[in-house]
Amino acid sequence: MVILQQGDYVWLDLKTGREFVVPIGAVVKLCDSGQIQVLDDEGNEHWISPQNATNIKPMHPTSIHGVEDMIRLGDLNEAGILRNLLIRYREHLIYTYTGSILVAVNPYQLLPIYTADQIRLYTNKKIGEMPPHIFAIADNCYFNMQRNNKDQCCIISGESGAGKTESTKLILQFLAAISGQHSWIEQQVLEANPILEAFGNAKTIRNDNSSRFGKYIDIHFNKRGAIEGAKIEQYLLEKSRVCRQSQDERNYHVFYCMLQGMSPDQKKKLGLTKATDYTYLTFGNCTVCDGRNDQKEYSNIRSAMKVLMFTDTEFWEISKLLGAILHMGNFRYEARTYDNLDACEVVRCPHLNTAAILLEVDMKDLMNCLTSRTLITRGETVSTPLSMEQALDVRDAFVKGIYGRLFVWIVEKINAAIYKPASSQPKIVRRSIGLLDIFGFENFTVNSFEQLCINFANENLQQFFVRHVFKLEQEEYNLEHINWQHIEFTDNQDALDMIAIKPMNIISLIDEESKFPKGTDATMLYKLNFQHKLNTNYIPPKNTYETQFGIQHFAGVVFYETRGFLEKNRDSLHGDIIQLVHSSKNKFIKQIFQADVAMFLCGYVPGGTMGQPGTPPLIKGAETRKRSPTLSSQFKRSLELLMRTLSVCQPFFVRCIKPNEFKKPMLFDRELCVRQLRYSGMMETIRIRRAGYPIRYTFVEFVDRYRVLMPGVKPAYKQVNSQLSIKSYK
Ligand code: AOV
Ligand code: MG
Repeated sequence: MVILQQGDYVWLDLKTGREFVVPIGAVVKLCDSGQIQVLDDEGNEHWISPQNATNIKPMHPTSIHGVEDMIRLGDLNEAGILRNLLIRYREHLIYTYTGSILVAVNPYQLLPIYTADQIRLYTNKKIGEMPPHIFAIADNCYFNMQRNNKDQCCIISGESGAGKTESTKLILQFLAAISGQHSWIEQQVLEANPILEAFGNAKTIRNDNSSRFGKYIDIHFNKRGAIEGAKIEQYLLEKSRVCRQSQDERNYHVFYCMLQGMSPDQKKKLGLTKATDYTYLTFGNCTVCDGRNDQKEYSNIRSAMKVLMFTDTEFWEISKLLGAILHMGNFRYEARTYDNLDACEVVRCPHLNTAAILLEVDMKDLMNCLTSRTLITRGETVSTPLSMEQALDVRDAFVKGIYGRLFVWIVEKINAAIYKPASSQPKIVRRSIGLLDIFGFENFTVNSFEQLCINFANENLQQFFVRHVFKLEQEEYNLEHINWQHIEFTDNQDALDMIAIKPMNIISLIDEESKFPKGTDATMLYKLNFQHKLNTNYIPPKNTYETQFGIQHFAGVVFYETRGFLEKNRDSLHGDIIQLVHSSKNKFIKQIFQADVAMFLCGYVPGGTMGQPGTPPLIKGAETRKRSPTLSSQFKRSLELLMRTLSVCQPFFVRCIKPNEFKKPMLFDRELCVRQLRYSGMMETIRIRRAGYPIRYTFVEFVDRYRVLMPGVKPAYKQVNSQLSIKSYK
């Protein structure tokens, strides 16, 4: 056994047997007659008797005070990584490298490390020249783009609340600062964020400013390296939030901001009062969010919209729709029986009136299309009443339809201001840096279709990381016959195959069932079980009464409640609603529904459905008509495109870690962190980055770059008769 002395650092293995508990660092306080007293990193004292001496091991010197780059850690194990992050975190050093990968631990407090001075300090530096920082990643991205004349991307991952969106904003801020013109376009690119967050972020139990959509911002630079535009791609906004929120969660920020920030006069015009008066804003019993000032945010949103060229009229039109949504949420229904059929009526009240005025539709038409449905059978048009439950679903679907299309319109409007298509300036070389900030991995008590999509996106990103960091790298070493000891890693490809790649995958089964007239959530679950029950990544329901299935994701098991899956995936609006919009005098709502109206008039079945399960087809011969794509198929396609875009860029990775579940500063939950480090593959990443070769040149590039060091060596293009173009270096 090693002889220990007072003041020595050791690893103490408490042998709890718990999954995410690893040895903790400790310092020896006393060595007394064979017994040793140690004080661990969390301030707890332990006496270690000689029989338990194997529980302690000496600590490598690099672990005592920590290292900036984890590939230098002597204790290459989870305990070593964890302690390194912990002791740095306590000193407000939230950033740590693993080679060129940045690990960022959310500080949950404003640190004075993002000033203009800091930006200057990090400009034009190599990674490692300065302490680890998100700015260093941004600077490298920029430098690489210019030197290698290659598009770059930053992939920011981590679970909900880990700090992805904040990191994205910091990178953007840095790029705007160093590209250096303080131009109008730069300001526009920066101001897109407050608008997107107002309409697409909300308070959840995991994060007070949780992104409920994914985004990829591609920032375009001209030849001199100045920002000349950007393009924002958005992914799958969580629409269900507009109508329902879980306990302690809120609807989208913009609603609360509007009610706090609008002038009394404007509110009166929209017939609006205060947040607590609206059903759609109060499902979570939470209308305020600590640390957010909705009133101030409102004026920020307004000014950002001005910068992005939203006219006052457009702004007002948006407000009208938001107002209409809130009024619709307050509709009351009364049940009726009609020819022995369950039916209902919307109770006449000021909300109904105002909603009709704001939507500029006839109030009776509005009432009718929310309580009945037109069916065409054998050439005859029949109006069938909806039950109360169906009517509420139709109303909610309409509201979600409005909000979802509004969001898409807003992103398009922003792009219209900031995006200058490259083709308009064919001769001008342009390079770009893409920043990917999606919704983080989620696992709530109850998870639904939205969580499946969110976690599916995260599986994709993880696979991108795995491919890039482990697979491609090792393949390349093998190809080049480099003496290389294979490094094992956890590959999530199997899970991804089961979710979306292999035949009969989960997404395709859900999709198929969504298009099947008689498909229900139960028949869908049955098919999923039938197909996947033997897959190790699938967890079937325990009995036939259970309505949930589980998936073993890279970041843990998540159970999905299947009730409502098909409806969410179909994302359908029935024809009467589209017709109502078509009849509206409100040009704006017609505009955002333009594509739907056009498709409807051409005979598409909206949302890929043919009515409620068990009901006859909506329109005669509907089976033969084309359907608009389902949500999951659209999402899958846009993810595929995204992955293709990323694969042609040089990627940088930022791994955000959430230190505690309480959104609190200076609180480091070791188990929570180990879990994140483990599933993100940090351990293996350190191993491969330590053993690997970070710098790669082709022979031509190498000669070009270093021939000046050896007088007499000719430029590569003269030696190698190749068509390789010689790149210009900064
Ligand atoms: P996320 O984007 O990863 O979650 P955010 O970037 O919204 O997480 O971060 C959550 C909160 O953590 C922020 O609102 C800040 O209060 C705090 N925070 C994060 N990074 C920093 C930082 N560098 N400095 C100070 N505070 C920070 V989600 O969108 O929910 O997946 O879906
Ligand atoms: Mg976010």
